[in-house]
Amino acid sequence: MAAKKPTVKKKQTEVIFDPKKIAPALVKTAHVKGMEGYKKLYNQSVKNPLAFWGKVGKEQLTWFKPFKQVLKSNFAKAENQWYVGGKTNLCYNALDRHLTTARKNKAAIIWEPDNPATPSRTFTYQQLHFEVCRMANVLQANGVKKGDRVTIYMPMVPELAMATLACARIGAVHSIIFGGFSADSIKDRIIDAGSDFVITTDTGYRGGKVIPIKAKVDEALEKMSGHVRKVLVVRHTGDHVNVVAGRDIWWHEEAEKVSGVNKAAEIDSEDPLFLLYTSGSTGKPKGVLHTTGGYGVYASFTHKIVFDIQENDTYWCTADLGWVTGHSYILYGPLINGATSLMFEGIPTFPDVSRFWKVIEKHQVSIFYTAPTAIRALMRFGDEPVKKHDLSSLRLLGSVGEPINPEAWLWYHRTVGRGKCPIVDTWWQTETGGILISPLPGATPTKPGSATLPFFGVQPLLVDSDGKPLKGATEGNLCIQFPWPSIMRGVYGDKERFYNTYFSTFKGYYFTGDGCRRDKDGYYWITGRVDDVMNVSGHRLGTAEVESALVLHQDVAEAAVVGFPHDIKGQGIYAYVILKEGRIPSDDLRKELIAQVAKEISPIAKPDVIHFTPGLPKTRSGKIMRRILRKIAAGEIDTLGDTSTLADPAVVEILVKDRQK
Ligand code: 6R9
Repeated sequence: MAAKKPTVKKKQTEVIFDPKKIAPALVKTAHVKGMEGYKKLYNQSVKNPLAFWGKVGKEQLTWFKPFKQVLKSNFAKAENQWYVGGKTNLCYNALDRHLTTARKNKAAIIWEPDNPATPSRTFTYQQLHFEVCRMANVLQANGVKKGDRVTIYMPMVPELAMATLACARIGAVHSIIFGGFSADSIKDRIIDAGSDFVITTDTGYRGGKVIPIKAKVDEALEKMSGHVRKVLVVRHTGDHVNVVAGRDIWWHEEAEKVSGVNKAAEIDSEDPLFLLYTSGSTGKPKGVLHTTGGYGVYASFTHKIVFDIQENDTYWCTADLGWVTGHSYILYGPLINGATSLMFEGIPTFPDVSRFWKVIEKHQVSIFYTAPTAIRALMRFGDEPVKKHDLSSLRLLGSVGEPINPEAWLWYHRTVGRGKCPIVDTWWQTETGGILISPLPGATPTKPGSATLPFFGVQPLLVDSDGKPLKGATEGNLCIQFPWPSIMRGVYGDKERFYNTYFSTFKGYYFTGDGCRRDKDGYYWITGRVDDVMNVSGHRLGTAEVESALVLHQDVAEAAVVGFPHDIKGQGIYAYVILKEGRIPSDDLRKELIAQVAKEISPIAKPDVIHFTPGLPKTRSGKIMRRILRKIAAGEIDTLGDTSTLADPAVVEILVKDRQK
């Protein structure tokens, strides 16, 4: 299998898009107007963060009991508490408090199904409140209590949003697993979270295909007898599924037994809200823990300011609720702000490549937030599918998940945004809970490919490999030097791991794992991960995870995995595989290995290239030289650098020879 040709990084000619010129109407009504507006507030926010966040905290959330202290922190030790002593409930903030306002009958969620022939479903704030209260009652009637971890494995259906909010309502900690993950991944996450209650659906639709959902949960549970007490099943497609007596219960049956009245629990600001598993550079995915007050304030405030939410907007974020982008910017941010959030079950290319544009036209979407990989995939089909649709409702575009190349940025701006919509390229992470670096649409002049400037209260810092802070225009490791309200509070069940992973590399700072350039105007340009985390179509995967899946195969002796530049996915997966003595490389074996990874982790983790090799470049102490493997995978064989410290330099020649074939 040949590797895709690597993308050549061209030196960008810097074009600047000033919102005052391209979107004067937006600037006039924006929450933050002009660079003067941004600079003034930014300066206040870093000069006196406690006053700034205290005020925002009071404005963003309704508190049952006011907080006593804005921030209690020992940042260098990875200890952070926000809005200390405050009591609130994010489900109450997302629903109940809107019911006494004009928003009561406003659409909270518009659901657009996979198949365009199926009708959309709309839930007003009142209707969603009713369903969530029933779901909360069902959970409680089935023994779910505050602090319990509830695992949710569902496709993008409205009941997924309801289940999530119902957990928040009663103080249960939700752990959503993306519907593409395998039974083994589900099992690992249920065990790690110590979860005994699962919410799922019968099956799901994706791109016109039926995908097993409950069957995957069943398979996971079979492998871990006794952990899970109950499985609440939502009937979505109506397909037949296996029902385990005494364990499995149907949502439509349970819902009939309960009322639509449920009092939102009083939740402490620092009580856990959710766990979300994400890949790191070592070992199995870790459960990133977020708590209530700080997360709610930051997710909703960034949503309001970065997307400049106004009362009449129809806002569409195309992510899945199984990723952090879905948590913060489909669910919590928009609903806390009383916005209309569109939830999409499908994919951009079904039934054809104009699906996104059809949905925008149908619902007159005004704010559209998607990932560079989707933009690049759709850009290949030219302007025609876009131009056939009325996209005049769009006033703002967003990008997230990976660096956006200037070519894709310009196409997004000119073709999708008709040259009239500012683009917010939002940089953040599962760990940060919300956007940390991004333009503000009514203020920041943008440069294609740059996430531009820090959000209020965010203090980025670039350091060299020794941790020395770098000044001015430079390139280095991206760190953050002051806490923000939605910083993760810990790795679930492993207190040390939070500090060790994020705060021990560069003492005193939160290290993001990303490399970054800062230009003469102070703009930030994320260059990608500098650790062993890959970003494939905006999905985070650890090289170690994929390697572990490969070596489970009986024929494999050793594997080393690296990312390489890929035109559509951003990064592809390149796997070097050493077979056991006497095993013969073949295309069938390649297929088996790829299937093995899909089964162990998920189809999103399938290697693009399997490169069989007799050996790997290692230092004399036995450490794999990944730098060299990355260069070979990228086809950059002229710049392999120093190979003299290798135990066996001849290995490199063999690898290069095979790569060139
Ligand atoms: C929100 C999300 C985090 C990693 C992050 C970085 C990359 C995200 C980006 C971006 C460049 C952007 N990333 N947004 N890189 N520009 N606008 O994606 O969270 O799945 O945890 O991934 O994604 O490398 O470190 P998560």
